[in-house]
Amino acid sequence: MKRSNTAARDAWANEARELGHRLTSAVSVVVLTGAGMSAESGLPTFRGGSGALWNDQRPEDLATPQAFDRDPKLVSTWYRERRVRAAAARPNAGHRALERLAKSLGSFTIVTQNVDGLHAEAGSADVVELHGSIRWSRCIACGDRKRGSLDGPLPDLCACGGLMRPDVVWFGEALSPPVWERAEGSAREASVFIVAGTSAAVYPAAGLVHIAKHAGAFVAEVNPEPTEASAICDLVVRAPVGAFFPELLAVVQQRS
Ligand code: BV8
Repeated sequence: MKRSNTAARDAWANEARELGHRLTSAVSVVVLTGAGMSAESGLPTFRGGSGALWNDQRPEDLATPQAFDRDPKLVSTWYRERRVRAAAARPNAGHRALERLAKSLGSFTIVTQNVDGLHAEAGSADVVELHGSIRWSRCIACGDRKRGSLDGPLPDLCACGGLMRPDVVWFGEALSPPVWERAEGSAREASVFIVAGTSAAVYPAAGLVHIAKHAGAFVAEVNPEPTEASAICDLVVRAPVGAFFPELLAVVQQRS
């Protein structure tokens, strides 16, 4: 049964107070974000809502080296459409609140599964982009990297003649070791770990929640829906990030 807006907001107010209190006394805070972080910026998520399919294909089937080898033009077209939408999207109130929370707290790390660049665009420094960035492309032949194209024929070609692919981590590809080590290390050190806007279905990223929990962190989830991580969370906030994170920021700013 959907609570009325005011009743829901009152519930969030209690949860914002509890989590805000923990943040102000936390030694280190980590926030793991997923596609739901950018939903209020108009970017479709992977598995929910109308955006879950593209050309009747599942993202998991398109975001693979095999799909690109099979049909580089189709995969390049999907990434071009997403890159154009990401370029036109603006950070939402959730992105902006996280950027300001980082300024109010000591050690604050954003680890994102997203490739849209919106955390950085909101001014967050030092974001750990686990799965790379759709804003960049690299040559499969010589490795040359350049900004991903927003127009022109596809697939993009490198000056060396090689095919350009999006500079993201596809399913079946390993994450960059230094990027993963940074993310894993911050999860181990976190005294508060917030998991927001992710179904926690993709590994090894979703494993960070378990790593933080087992290392003793207080784990909070911000998501309107239950996820595969909900059961191990100490606090579950059934709210959209665009509504909850500004309330959390207000609590922290009152206390600091
Ligand atoms: C690898 C880049 C090994 C591309 C992406 C166990 C261990 C290791 C691997 C595996 C494992 N089990 C399975 C695997 C394989 C696989 C995997 O996890 N598969 C899943 C489907 C089961 N993992 C891999 O292949 C990884 N590589 O393991 O390599 C290896 C080792 C050595 C050598 C060779 C290989 C690589 C995974 C990376 C894939 N790339 N992205 C691109 O973007 O195109 S992942 C992709 O999914 C996106 O990054 C996306 O962010 C991510 C996760 O999805 P979510 O972000 O959670 O999005 P989703 O739609 O699912 O959920 C959105 C949520 O938001 C929902 O819960 C919704 O309720 C919520 N929401 C909506 N609105 C809001 C909201 N929340 C708050 N506020 C709102 N307003």
